[in-house]
Amino acid sequence: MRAEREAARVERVGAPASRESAPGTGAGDPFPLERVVDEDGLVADESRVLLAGEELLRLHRAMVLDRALDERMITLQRQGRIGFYVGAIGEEAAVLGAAAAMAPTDWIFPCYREHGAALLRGMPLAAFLCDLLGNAAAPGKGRQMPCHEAWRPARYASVSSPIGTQISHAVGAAWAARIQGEEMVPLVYFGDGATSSGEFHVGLNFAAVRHLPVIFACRNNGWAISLPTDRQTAAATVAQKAVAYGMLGVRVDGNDVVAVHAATRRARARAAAGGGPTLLDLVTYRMEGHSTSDDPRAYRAAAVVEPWRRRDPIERLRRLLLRRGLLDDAGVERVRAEVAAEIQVALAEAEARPPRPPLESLFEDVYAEPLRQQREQLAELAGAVAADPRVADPRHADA
Ligand SMILES: Cc1ncc(C[n+]2csc(CCOP(=O)(O)OP(=O)(O)O)c2C)c(N)n1
Ligand SMILES: [Mg+2]
Repeated sequence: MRAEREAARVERVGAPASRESAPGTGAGDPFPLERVVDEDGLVADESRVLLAGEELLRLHRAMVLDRALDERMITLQRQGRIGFYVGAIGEEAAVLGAAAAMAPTDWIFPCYREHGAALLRGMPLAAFLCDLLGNAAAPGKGRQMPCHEAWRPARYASVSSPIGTQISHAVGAAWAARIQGEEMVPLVYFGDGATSSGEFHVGLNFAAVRHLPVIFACRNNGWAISLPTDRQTAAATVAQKAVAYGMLGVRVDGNDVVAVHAATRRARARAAAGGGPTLLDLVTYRMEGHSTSDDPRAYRAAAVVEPWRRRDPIERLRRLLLRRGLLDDAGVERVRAEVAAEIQVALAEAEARPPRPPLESLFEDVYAEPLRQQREQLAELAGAVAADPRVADPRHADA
């Protein structure tokens, strides 16, 4: 049945584009996959490596931290120490290569897998973890879902759960910056699934019509939870969608951090020089479940994932660093040990904090002065907690 449906679909819209086409394949391909570093860590054209050794090492560390954090947090969720987690295993190059190409004054509008970008920008790991725990030191005061950080000091906007909404936010921010005469190029991340949302159309159309400086970074990871990309869209690539809006579309090997960085840097320079927005189609792969609430074994065979293991973005960068003598095996181990220790220390710090923000904080930050009703509600809540403290203990959510 499934095979028949697939055959009918292919007849209707043509076979889906291969996610793996090499750069330059298919003469006349208007969106060839840009790649700088191949899977063995080899570079065909040195002039395309724009990152100095130190920057490559910094990115490597950031990617290793991102991976280790995801692995640790998934374990913590399984242990019942956090409620939910959504990570970026396999997508670290797409996340960090793009973020590293931006200016510190640019706003980043994340989807929900870009914790690595928040940390790269300077969000302290302990603050990220406090937010995840929703404890007394959580910058978001426990008001968000877990894993929905924001970090204003580094111009990292709040994670958006409703698919695609951050796209319009980024476009609005670019427009505001133009009105205020500020050079600011927002980077907005979203997934392949988000390209089917109304916000994608509205945002890209508006940005192109107004010629706004926005970088639309699609982490094209093959899946929208259980829906593969070729069922999400009949278009052969995400990049080609840019044409209809009248903007530049670029297809990049999203597991090559050097290529992602170079394409984003180019897009940023164009945008800042008045060249308008760019849609980056960062072709990558979601190696794990959608989130800790998902079990991908229900909808995809392990064999489908296997070829992507060889394309692991961290391994690829590691091979490049080893070839260049920027790192040796001991150095790789040292980085792993350092980030593991960093996570351990931050986690101990976060878990030592009181488990919830003060009750009064529930009523703050909406009105300058609390309303009479709010004061009454606070008194009622305080009474309920005094009668049974479990009411306010997140570990007894059913009390
Ligand atoms: C408006 C809206 N519809 C549906 C959902 C449920 N949902 C959460 S994530 C997701 C898939 C998104 O896939 P994609 O955009 O490819 O991002 P990815 O998770 O692959 O990074 C969906 C449908 C939602 N959060 N918001
Ligand atoms: Mg996706």
